[in-house]
Amino acid sequence: QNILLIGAPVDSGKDRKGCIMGPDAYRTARLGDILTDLGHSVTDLGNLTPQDTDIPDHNHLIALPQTVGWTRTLNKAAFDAAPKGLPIFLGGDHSLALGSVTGIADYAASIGKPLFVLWLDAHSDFHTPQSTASGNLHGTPVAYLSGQDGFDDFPVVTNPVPTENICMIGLRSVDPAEHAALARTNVEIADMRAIDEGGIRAPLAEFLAKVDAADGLLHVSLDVDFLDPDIAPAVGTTVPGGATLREAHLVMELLHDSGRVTSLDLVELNPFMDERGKTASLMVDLTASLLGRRVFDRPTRSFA
Ligand code: DIR
Ligand code: MN
Ligand code: MN
Ligand code: MN
Repeated sequence: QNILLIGAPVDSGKDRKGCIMGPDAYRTARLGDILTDLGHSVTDLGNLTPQDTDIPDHNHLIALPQTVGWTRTLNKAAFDAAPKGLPIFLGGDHSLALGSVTGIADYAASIGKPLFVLWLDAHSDFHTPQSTASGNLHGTPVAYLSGQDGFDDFPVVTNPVPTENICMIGLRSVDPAEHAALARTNVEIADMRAIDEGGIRAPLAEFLAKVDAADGLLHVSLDVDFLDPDIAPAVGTTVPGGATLREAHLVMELLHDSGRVTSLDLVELNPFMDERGKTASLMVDLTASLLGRRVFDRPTRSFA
């Protein structure tokens, strides 16, 4: 498979700085070599820079002009990269998905296929610029990419992803305004309670069957805080009780088996908070599982 590494050192989506170092942390953790060793053809396109905008600063929204500039840059980069292979957006905070997913959606529309989005995150990121209490725009991409109102300073979303094509797994921190807005949509949600009760496989398998039936493209957006902070401490918004190492690898292995994943975001890594590269290496290992690394091929007969 052709894999395109696209550095997106977006650090404007929230107050706490450090995600600017994310792309180089993934490179230092040898993401490119590891994917090459799995048999892929890997091209590192280097780091993008945000377009300039003439949008003024906003009194409540943090770094609005910068994030709009990044959205324009990433929308185009995603649209251009998608026909060439599987783009991996090396974040950068989650506001990068404002551009990556909408660009992929434009590409999907251009070839007449539906786009599905898997959101692996502790948070639902379903705020609008009006509803966000923190002013952190990394909490808004799912509302934007699904075509919700209120993003007047941002590029018009020409191909919104239908909410029934979106699945969120790992949720454990949803603000009241997001909860109310999500309740009016068909977004599929497996929060941590659902995972505790029924396991992480079932909701994912159900979603993947839907993608398959529709012959869709699948974009995966992996937020570091999907993972439990004990195994992934290098993120500004840790929430206890996240996915375990085994749950996370199982998700990645099932995604690989599906053969459906066409683009990926790796977001919210803050290397400044990492413990000797532990979180960066874990994100690289998960990406390897998503792209074919396995311990053994499954036996044709399994243990009963
Ligand atoms: C919170 C935190 N919902 C906010 N959001 C995110 O600031 O809007 N943290 N995405 O990662
Ligand atoms: Mn305001
Ligand atoms: Mn997020
Ligand atoms: Mn999050």
